[in-house]
Amino acid sequence: HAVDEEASARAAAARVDSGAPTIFDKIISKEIPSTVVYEDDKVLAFRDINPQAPVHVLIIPKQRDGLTELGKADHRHEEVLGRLLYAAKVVAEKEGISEGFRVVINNGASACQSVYHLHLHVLGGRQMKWPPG
Ligand code: D5M
Repeated sequence: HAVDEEASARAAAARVDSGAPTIFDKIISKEIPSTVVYEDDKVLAFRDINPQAPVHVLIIPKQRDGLTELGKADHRHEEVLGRLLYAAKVVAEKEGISEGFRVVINNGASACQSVYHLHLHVLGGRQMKWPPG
């Protein structure tokens, strides 16, 4: 429904980077359950609770270390940024969507970022459209 979509986009855009802990800390600590699809020493990948495609996985650094959003990245984050992107490829393979998938990072309020712990969205399993909304 177009009105609902607009309302939720506005609500998401209202959220800003306060640096406060996020729900993803509780997912990392397993305080909140999630469906993990890939994990290593640096990154965790789990299914999005509100999937926008048949496959919708989030990939996050286990240590946020100031990476509330991509725009806060520093040279010290270069290694983990590479690990996150490589994990997207591994997840796509594991999920059987290597032939076509999309990797998205929403950065900041105007991009509808709602959780301020850097995350990659890996989407696939359907024909994606361009441009994204
Ligand atoms: O994306 C944040 C994403 O986080 C959004 O697609 C929903 C997802 N989310 C929020 N809470 C959970 C839990 N508890 N499990 C799994 N997924 C979750 P953004 O790019 O910030 O808009």
